[in-house]
Amino acid sequence: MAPNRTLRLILGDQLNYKHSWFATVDQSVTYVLMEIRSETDYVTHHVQKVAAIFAAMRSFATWLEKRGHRVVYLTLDDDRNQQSFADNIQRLLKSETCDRFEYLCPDEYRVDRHLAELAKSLPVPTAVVDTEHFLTGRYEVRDFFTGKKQYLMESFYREMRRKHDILMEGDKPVGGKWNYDVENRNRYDGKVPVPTPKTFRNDVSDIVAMLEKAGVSTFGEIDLKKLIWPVNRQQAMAVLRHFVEHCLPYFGRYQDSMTTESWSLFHSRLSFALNTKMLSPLEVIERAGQAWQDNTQRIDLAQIEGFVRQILGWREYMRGIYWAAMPEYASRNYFDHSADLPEYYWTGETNMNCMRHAIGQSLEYAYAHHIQRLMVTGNFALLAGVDPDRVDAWYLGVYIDAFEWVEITNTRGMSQYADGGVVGSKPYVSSANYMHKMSDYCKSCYYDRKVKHGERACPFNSLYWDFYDRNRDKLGNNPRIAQMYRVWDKMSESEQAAIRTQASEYRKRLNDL
Ligand code: FAD
Ligand code: DLZ
Ligand code: SF4
Repeated sequence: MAPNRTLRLILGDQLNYKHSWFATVDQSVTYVLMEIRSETDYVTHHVQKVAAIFAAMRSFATWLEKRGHRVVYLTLDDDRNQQSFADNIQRLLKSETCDRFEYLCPDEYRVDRHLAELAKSLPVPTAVVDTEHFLTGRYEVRDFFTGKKQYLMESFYREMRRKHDILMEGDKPVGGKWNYDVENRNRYDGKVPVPTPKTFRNDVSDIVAMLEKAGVSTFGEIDLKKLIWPVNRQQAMAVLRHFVEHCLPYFGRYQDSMTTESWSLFHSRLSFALNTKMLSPLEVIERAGQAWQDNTQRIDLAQIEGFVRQILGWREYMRGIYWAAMPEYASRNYFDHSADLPEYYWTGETNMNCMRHAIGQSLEYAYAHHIQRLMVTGNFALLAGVDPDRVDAWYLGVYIDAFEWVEITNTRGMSQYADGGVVGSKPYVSSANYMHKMSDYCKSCYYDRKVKHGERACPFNSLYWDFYDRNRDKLGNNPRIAQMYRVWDKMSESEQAAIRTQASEYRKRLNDL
């Protein structure tokens, strides 16, 4: 008699407590989660990222077991663990006497290919099932833009608002405007106290000891008994409640600010819970939307719209770009950049205060908020001409929320413009002017933000002008940058020469800045 049993794989970022798979308990189904070297080793991860993923996977497996599901959980040091999805699945199909294999649709191209190949090679029927997480299908962005000249987040976002009836009054946006971005550009002035971030004291000492014993290479800091990130549904919900109560009223207003006084300001810090699917984007949007409706005095439209745009707009859009453009997206290098990533990305030891702060907190918390990623570390890597492969590897390793579908589109696309303008219509570069406008970094910096060349000249200044100058053939016709070229062209030849010399000198000794 055939055993009639199914093996179902759940990946480390597929911890969807609300998935229909788990609604009924079926003893003919075995769920498997596995901690494996192929996943710990494809890039060097921040130790908090690996610890949080493993802790979240373990909590999820325990939750499944408590509900009566049959679960196999392979820890990294389990003797039976073959350390790859394919090898473990092949073995488990036999040991669990299963005659069917099912898996949830992976979000990463590499894993998707790996599992598709595996499924093809197995002697049993297989099925791939939706993760029931995203608001759009894998290819919805691609299909939406088919036949159109350019990808444009804003038009996709408006379509999402209509389709999901979010912040709409009939077919019009609530308040009459689609986008309140211009109201999201305030410097943090200290007037509103920053809420203390909601953190946890998860003990991950066993996990980290296991990683060390196994020789898994990681970097970054960790407090073994106090991992601050949510590792189960209950904790994830607590972060969501905290955000809605304390941060949402100021979210949009200070979204683009940076300050040495806080590492997360009014940001939600929900990306890890979202990307591992412990929370769904729709429930996050609904919770925030409900809070806004309940108290429009306290939470104005610009705040809620700014937040919804990130999740309903940017997050879904980036995923769509990923599936439209992979795998060739991963090798794009529009500017042919080839420099090494400076050493201080791994240590934070630099005289540039903005970089020291953004990198320092990334190493301490495995987190930096969007504008730090884009306008400090990303901006600098682009101005310095760093190879996008190295930039990607750093971002994919360092952040708690880094999974390739959302990391590479943000890094290679939005931040490095290595895709030549698929995600963004111009490179996100800036000199010290922007940094000073949006942060308190410059006032206590070794470098002088007002100086372009000479002693203690802020490196961002000369590198910024030099970037435009040396990439004129690629950017000169972009109408969004025309004004900057006019400013450059008005500078005297001697000023231009001094800037070029300064930039070239800084690029030669990038590691010493
Ligand atoms: P909030 O500011 O509170 O925003 C709310 C939510 O909106 C986030 O949790 C996230 O789910 C979503 N969101 C906001 N901006 C974006 C965006 N640009 N793309 C996709 N979703 C967005 N985000 C990741 O989740 N993983 C990454 O690996 C990642 N790498 C990045 C690399 C670079 C160079 C840049 C510029 C951005 C990157 N982002 C990434 C986007 C963004 O910086 C993070 O989503 C955000 O900082 C997470 O913190 P938060 O939850 O406090 O976000
Ligand atoms: C990032 C990560 C790590 C470090 N470890 C595991 C693991 O051991 N097992 C697992 O199933 N998933 C892990 N992940 C997540 C995957 O590498 C991968 O990034 C996502 O599944 C792709 O969407
Ligand atoms: Fe950064 Fe330059 Fe400002 Fe220093 S002066 S914090 S290096 S932008």
